[in-house]
Amino acid sequence: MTLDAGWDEHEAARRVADAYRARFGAEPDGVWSAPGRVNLIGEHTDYNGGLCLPLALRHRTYVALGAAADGVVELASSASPEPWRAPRGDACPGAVAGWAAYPAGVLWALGEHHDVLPGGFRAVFDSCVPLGSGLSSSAAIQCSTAVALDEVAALGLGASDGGRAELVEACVRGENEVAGARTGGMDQSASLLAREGHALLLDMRDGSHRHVPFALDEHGLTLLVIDTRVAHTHAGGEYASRRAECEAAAVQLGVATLREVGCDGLDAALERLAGGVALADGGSSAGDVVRRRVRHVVTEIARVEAFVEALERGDLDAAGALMVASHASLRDDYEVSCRELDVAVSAALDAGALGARMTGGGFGGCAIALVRADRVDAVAGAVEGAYAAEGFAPPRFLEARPSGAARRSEAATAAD
Ligand code: GAF
Repeated sequence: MTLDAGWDEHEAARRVADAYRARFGAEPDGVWSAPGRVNLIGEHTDYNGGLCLPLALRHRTYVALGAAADGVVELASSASPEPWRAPRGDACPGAVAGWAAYPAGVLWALGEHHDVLPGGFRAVFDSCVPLGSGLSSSAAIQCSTAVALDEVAALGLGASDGGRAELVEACVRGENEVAGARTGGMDQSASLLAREGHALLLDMRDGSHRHVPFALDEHGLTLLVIDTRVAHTHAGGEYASRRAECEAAAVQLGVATLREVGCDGLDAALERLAGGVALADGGSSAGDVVRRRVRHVVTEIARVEAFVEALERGDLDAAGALMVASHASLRDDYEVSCRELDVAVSAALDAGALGARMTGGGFGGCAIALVRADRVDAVAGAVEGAYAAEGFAPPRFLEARPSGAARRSEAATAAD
């Protein structure tokens, strides 16, 4: 089976530059791209001040962008028939709906602290990050915009880790306040900070990160991504309610975030949550429910630490077992899995995967499976078979190869 491993970067850059020229009749100032991500482990920990371990995909979103003097922002995407065109001042909370809220949100948030293109800009986007599949297509749009604006406006943030942290912050603010999705920052961090051949260990309490070598080839392994094709969204609903439960639990326990609880304090914390919690919106969450949420978060943070240790001593079987435990915790305690994800994970494990779990926010989206390279066809076939038996639409398979962060992408020339 040939797995979808993303587009050739130079070819994709050429195509999106051509699309810009065709639409605007002018040369773009450049082409930039930013990756989608999978998270190896550490799910729903980012907004709890926890640890997570994403890696950037070769699947990227490309943007051809050019400054414009007329005070107008015009955004077009190959994925949408509807361009967004508005005065620059309309790129702000409450004024933009749909996909354009992501790039417009970056402009707004960056503009809060920096002098970013007072005139306006034009942009055309193209992407091979599957949309709405839990692989951070939204973060990829945002982060490609962030590095493009950074360079065109000569802010110089993309050149250092500290500057990139500022770009992450702007993207998160844009997503939270303009797109209206209160996500936790893992996705933008992965897209802006990842390194080729490495996973990215993020500590969301102190904002630090570390690159952890993830040499799949050395171990003869493939990281298979199984797209359930069940669309998901984070702009409200279940994602927001999980976050609200965690925040209410932290308030009740008198800690800044659930990170402070730690495995040693877990039993005592669960005891104190037996009566349930009052939620900020006036509702409540029963003791049994909130205790399971907290147990997931605290044990998941510990699993990230154990996973990194397993990787560093080359014990991929132990890493696989931690993925399986993570999935069980997300399914049973955090309740963010769905039947399609569970079937994909079970079928992959039955067919010999070392580990498998849902990745990302859940409620659909993708699962990942750590598979010996010579077992990829067997595992993918087993998942297809299980989906057919359940009457699900066929899944889609991608390969996750640890790739690099958002950057300028040179277009292929006729000579290439
Ligand atoms: C989504 C969110 F955007 C992230 O911030 C993170 O919370 C993740 O779900 C769950 O780990 O991708």
